[in-house]
Amino acid sequence: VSQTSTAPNKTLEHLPMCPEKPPELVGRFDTNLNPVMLAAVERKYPEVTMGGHYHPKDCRAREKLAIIIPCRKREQHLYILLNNLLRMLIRQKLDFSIFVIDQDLPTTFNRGMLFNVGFLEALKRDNFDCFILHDVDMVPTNDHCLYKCSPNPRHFLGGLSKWKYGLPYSSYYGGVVSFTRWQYEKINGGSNLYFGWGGEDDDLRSRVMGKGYNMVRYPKEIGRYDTMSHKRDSGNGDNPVRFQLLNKARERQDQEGLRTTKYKVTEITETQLFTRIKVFINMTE
Ligand code: BGN
Repeated sequence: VSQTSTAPNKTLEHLPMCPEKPPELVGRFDTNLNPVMLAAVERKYPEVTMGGHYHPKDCRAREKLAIIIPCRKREQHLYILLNNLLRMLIRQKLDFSIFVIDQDLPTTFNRGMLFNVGFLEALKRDNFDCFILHDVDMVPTNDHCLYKCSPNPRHFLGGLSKWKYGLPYSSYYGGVVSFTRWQYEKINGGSNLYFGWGGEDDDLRSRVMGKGYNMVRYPKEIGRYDTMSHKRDSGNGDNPVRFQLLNKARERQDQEGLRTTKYKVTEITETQLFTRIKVFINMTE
């Protein structure tokens, strides 16, 4: 495992702090959801270096950001996301690293647990301040949607293309969320118990509220996302026990979550645009 240095980069010390809203930002931009080859995306972003790291060269970024993308058999969506997302992150003058957390087949998808794994594995590699937990198929369309942390955990989506740029219900918490290291530890991360589709995002919101945070979200125009349409993945059927789990979310919060996440890393690969961590999750533990 290659370790990224946590020592401050000497050559950056004399640089001014990056602006919170760089003048280069353009607001709304067009997305390209067409299939793309990874090699083409790599060529497009030569400034991103092995393992998926980038930092601005003309200013000091305000925080060290880890973007955690759970992924299970969605390679094409991952490349489309990167093709669109990286340009925006570079424009926002962020110091970021991209981690793809890939769940070994054939176990049922566990999005909450993969977030916990991403958080723990990222911290083994660098001293990240901010974590953005990101669905593989959600593409931002407005660069004023700043990929940074704030005093409260943030839900980024104000609207999604498949819901006519609205949300399905006002407490929806899926898609893209940010946590500082401290915030994610305080809520004890996501629940590890949701295998299959549905509910884990509602549980995450319940944990956020359970620790006294406010619901913070970008406005509709800024948190405007496009999504790739797809059929429900095999191995990610509706979780039949999600209602029962969600009913007890608050009571479980301190017993189960980040601090009880058990997994086995089976493979680590570094490509230019991301570090991929493959994990085996034992469904019966
Ligand atoms: C909700 C799901 C969310 C999902 C949204 C949008 C549940 C829990 C039921 C108590 N929640 O219904 O997980 O993100 O739809 O598709 O299923």
